Amino acid sequence: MKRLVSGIKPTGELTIGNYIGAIKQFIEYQEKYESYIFVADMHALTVHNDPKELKKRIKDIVALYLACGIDPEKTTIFIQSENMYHANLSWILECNTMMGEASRMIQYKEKSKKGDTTVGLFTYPILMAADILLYDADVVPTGIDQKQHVELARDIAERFNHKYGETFKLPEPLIDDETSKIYDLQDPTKKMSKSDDSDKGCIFLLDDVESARKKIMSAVTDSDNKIHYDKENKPGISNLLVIYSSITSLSIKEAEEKFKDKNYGEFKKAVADEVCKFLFELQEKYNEILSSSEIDAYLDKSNEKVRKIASEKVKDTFEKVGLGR
Ligand code: LTN
Repeated sequence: MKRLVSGIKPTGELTIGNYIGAIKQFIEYQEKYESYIFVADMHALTVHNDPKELKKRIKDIVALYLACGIDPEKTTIFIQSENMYHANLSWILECNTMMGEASRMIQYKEKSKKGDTTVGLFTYPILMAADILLYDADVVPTGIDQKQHVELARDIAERFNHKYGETFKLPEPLIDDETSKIYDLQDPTKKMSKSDDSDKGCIFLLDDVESARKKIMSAVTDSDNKIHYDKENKPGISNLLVIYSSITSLSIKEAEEKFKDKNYGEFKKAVADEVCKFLFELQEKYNEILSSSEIDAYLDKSNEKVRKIASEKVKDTFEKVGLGR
């Protein structure tokens, strides 16, 4: 079975957009790939985070992923900082990455424009390369914004292999399906984002059900009062159709057919009903998982498993470059 590795940065609360755009895909991938998903808590430090909030979010994410249907038997979920080999390998890779290629990273260029840049923000993609190369990942599912970073990981691996002999597998990016991207309910031309300032357009997985209902009922639409998918001209309605079809597992066509004689009010109510039902059931599972001791036992077991893989890779790498006795 091919191996999949992906990380989620614990900044901001998870939204229904994360569920539809990413988590749902992981649930499909786990049938096909030996999957490793980690909470990239070390990556979160590249921007300021309140330590207490960060710690809470880390476990929240694990509980939410499990509650969403990630199967702990098929997917190994772990916490990056609990496996120190990520940082170990990252250093070796830093010493095999050229300033020029790291400086070309678009995300760094964009983020550093705002000033106050730490060295960590600059070397972030190299830590990400370590995350991937440690596990001999075949595929790395991620948003289009991370494609360049996966390609950098590949370049670093290729250079290292050439210089020191075959050590790392070359990973392939698996780019998120754009058709399942969810947009802001108040501004449906903008991605629904977990780190946005206003949360009126954003449904969090831990939103209370009634406020989620309100957000959907006040979603921005258009005045045409016809329900069909047209992303260009009807971004608000199209977004609601994607949400509805993803949650109910109907196709867009089936959803369009179902609402062809309905008005926007009726349609929004139906979307809200489905979303609320989904959130309610999800939160029930989430609370159950968080309050049981099983989550810690599971994370301990995952940690042991990934440490074993990672320690072998780091040992091999140290050996190849000539470190130690
Ligand atoms: N940079 C990614 C998170 C991330 C990641 C990874 C994704 C960190 N390490 C390794 C895939 C593989 C992000 O910002 N979404």
